Amino acid sequence: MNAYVERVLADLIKRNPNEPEFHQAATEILKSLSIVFDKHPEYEEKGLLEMLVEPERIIMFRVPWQDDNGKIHVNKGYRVQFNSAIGPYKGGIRFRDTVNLSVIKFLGFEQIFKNSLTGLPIGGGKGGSDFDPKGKSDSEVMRFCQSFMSELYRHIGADTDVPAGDIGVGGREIGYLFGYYKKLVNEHTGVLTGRGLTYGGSLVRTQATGYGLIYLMEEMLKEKNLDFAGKICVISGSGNVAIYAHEKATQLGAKVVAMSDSNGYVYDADGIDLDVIKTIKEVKRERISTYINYKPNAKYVEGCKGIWNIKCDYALPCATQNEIDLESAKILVANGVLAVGEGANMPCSIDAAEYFQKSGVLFAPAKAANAGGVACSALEMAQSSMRTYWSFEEVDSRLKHIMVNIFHNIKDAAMRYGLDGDYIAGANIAGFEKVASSMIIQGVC
Ligand code: NDP
Ligand code: 2IT
Repeated sequence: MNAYVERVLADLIKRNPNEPEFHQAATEILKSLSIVFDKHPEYEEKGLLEMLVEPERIIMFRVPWQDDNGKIHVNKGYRVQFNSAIGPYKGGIRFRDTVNLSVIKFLGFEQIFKNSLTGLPIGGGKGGSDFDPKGKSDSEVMRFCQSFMSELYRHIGADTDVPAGDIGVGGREIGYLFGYYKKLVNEHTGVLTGRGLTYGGSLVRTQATGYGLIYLMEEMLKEKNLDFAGKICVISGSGNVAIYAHEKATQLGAKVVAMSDSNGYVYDADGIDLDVIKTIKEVKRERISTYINYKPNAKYVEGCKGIWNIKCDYALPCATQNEIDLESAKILVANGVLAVGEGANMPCSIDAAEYFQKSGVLFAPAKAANAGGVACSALEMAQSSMRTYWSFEEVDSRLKHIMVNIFHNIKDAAMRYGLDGDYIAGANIAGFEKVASSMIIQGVC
């Protein structure tokens, strides 16, 4: 590894102890940037990497709220405003019991490069709380969101920082967050994306991450004369990203035979019925285990990891970080997987991702593959600023164009450095280049 990169990475690990997810994300990115730093010794003189790995601002706050029985709970709230070199901070909010500073920093760091890859003017940020909406009533979720926003509102704004959804934050939560922001600030602006279609949201934002993943994979598959027609897919998760990845892959002729939630997975040899999944997850907010009540021929298995033992052509991890480890990667490869598309953020461990690439599996890394969500968020911001709405077809075609461009940019970046077909390196390098030149132009700040 380049000596400067190695030193900054060692320093980062020492100065940010107990942040394994942040260390993992930083290691993965910095390792592939090593080759860029070999070519650009001036970056070291400018202190570029030291600035890049330190968030511009971290906001941590108390989120007290009362449940329906009057009991008081206190959660932790976070917003990491990582890098604003190319635009206002932009990135989702995650509500999940496992959220901590390390998780938010890893997500915020990745977001910088992902947002750069979209080609749109958005910086990197991420936020969240260790609150889990699962099992809470709508009123409890509303009170929590209002308490969360009663602190966050002073740090965000349509030209400052624009949060959106992520795990545990969907249309319901964005609605409550937006309503309270508007009450506190007395402004109806594009301060959050993923808003409902009646109050400033964009068509296609709901579908964008899942559709975008399939659009990018489609372009990648062409490299090997492959497509989705007749292919067997396994998709982990059954949330926003997973559902719309299923929808688009199926439209293109694939069959999705398994999906999961954090309790277990369902296997349906006839193809997972997406209407049933939408009813369970989007309408009833129930567990995926209930799928077999609708489809008695399907099988439910407790635990998530086993989903990767199912033979498939394309594996699409769309749930959470580190859901595919080396062991699962080896099983997928032994079962003949042809391509992996990361719908979730960092769903493959570093060694799993390396193993896929070494084994000749086409690998679409998260920063590129799931950038459709935030890209569509930027399109929502554009529509808000223009006080207009675009049609579904207009937004969808812009999204597709962006995803196809991202693929060619990451492919070209890899080729420029003699790493043909290494889309992990390509995504990190292409994402980094624009941020780096913007930071240098803007000086030490
Ligand atoms: P949702 O909350 O809509 O769905 C998450 C899904 O993943 C649920 O099925 C959930 O199960 C499952 N899941 C969550 N945590 C775990 C876990 N620890 N182990 C196993 N399963 C788990 O979230 P999204 O679909 O929005 O997000 C999924 C992934 O995609 C995340 O990594 C997110 O960061 C990433 N992403 C999301 C974007 C977006 O626009 N929403 C954009 C880009 C990336 P359960 O119901 O049991 O909680
Ligand atoms: O990880 C992500 O890119 C998201 N959760 C979407 C962020 C956004 O601002 O739309």
